[in-house]
Amino acid sequence: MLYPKRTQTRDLFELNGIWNFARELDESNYAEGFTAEKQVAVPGSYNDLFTDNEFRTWEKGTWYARSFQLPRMLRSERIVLRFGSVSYRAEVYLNGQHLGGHETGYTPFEFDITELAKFDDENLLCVRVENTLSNETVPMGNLQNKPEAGQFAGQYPDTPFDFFPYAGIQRPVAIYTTPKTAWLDQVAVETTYEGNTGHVSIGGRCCGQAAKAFISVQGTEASTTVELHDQTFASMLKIESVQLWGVNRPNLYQARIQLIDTDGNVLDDYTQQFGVRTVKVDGNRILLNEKPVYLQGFGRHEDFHIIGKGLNHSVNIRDHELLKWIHANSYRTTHYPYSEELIQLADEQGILLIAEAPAVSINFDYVNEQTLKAHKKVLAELIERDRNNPSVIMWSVANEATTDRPESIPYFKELSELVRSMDSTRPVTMISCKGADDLVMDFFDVVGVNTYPGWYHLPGQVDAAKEHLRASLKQMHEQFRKPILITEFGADTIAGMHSLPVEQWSEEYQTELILGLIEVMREMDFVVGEHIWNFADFRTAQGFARVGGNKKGVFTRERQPKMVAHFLKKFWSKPRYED
Ligand code: GCB
Repeated sequence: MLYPKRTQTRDLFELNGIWNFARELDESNYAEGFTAEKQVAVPGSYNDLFTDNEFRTWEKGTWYARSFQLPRMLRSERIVLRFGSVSYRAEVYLNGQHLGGHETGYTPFEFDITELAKFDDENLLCVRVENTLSNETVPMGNLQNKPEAGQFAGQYPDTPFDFFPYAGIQRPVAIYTTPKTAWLDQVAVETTYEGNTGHVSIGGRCCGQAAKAFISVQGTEASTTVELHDQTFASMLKIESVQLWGVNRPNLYQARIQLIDTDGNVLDDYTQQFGVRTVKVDGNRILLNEKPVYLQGFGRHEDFHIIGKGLNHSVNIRDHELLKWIHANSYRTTHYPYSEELIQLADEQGILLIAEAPAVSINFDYVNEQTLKAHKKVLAELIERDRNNPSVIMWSVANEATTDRPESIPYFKELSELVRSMDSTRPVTMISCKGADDLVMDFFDVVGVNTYPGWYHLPGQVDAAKEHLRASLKQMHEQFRKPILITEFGADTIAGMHSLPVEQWSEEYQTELILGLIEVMREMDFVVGEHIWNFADFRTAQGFARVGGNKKGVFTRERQPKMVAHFLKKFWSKPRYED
């Protein structure tokens, strides 16, 4: 699915703003309109908008509605309604008619509404949104308070992960048009280079009656015209004196794709951004453009006051600003696909991303065929969505599944095969908390390790935590013989709390622990990066382990630095390997 754009042949407008909102409290036909209980903002989560706890933790059906008009000059066009994401499950109705649904939040979906859209009257758009998680959803939820990780047991709402299960129409809603005769539907760009020459493969799929595709890379000599076969095309272009995409040098190119008919008339016109770069794992190194890169950065969340997980451009800009300030070069989109707009910002700013499927805490006590089906579906949607983004250097198929269970072996084999069949240009990882007992690392290129010495065990004992980390990293490397990326470590810290001698929860303790553990990681030649948990404090479900949210942020939820941030800024200013 393409990112919606206004071009020579396409129009675009958004349906963001204030919508009507109601909880589904009875059997009435909400799809034909309903009395609003509240008004809500789109994009945004609904949970933190109101003062009433009933709304905050409501996970059953809710209804969103708004009306819109279409200008009559669009009558001749194909009209598409697109949602950036709705968590967790959406059923969409236009003028009382069911258009279809989508599950697994966090990825976009769209409907062709050409036949149903009215031009002489208001259109009524109603969306049923539901956030009830189960053992068959990805992520799981409502496991009767029996998540595997003890610290999350008994949480409210009942999730086997700590971040708050925000819900709603969390990303933009748009209407875009394409010509009816022919339109581009999918584009895949893959790049390599040899010396100064970039090799760019651009393939795609279209619908309708185009005969050929004319493809050119703006600002270069590269262009070609290719015939369509079964409505697909494949092309290979060369960019001379290519400017590679990299950290701090995020050179981007625009591929213009024009579908043409047999007489050479342009039917559809679309521009796809891409960067020329390679990424691979070689021995104990991740190579970006053939040079080793050490990942320094964070796990994160899309999370902010009031708006929850809703797209917020200002917060996104601020977060990337802070990443640059602290000299981080990367982050993992923990624990779900982030907004398309944020991934594009990373492309433009040269930030490396590990893109993660929303599969956090998959527990094999509860997995069934449906869980695997949902997991495969969302992984495929993630790859389809982000495959052209140069900032995405690795796929993460899951975070902290019970991968010490034999049932996890065929499950993760299938997932890794799926990813590799869709994309052979990026390494694949899985993030584990099972140490050397993990059974599925054979299927992955990089071992992702979440480890909390000095916090969940060995509290207050930095030296012992370092010793533990040293021993466990050596053991894991012995076992897996693959590069290890430390994907989570850290300590909850109350901003403004100080203590000498150092004590848990204080800014001194966070600083000493994080810097101490990094020292150990850097003793090991097979460690390819350090991602601290977390970039910023974030809202969680309620439970005894969280006081006002998860406080492991290096920045507060307001995006101000804790003490450790200043030390990291100094330490990270010198990259481990020369850029
Ligand atoms: C983890 C999870 C992360 C939690 C973190 C914590 O291992 O991957 O989602 O927030 O621990 O702080 O407990």
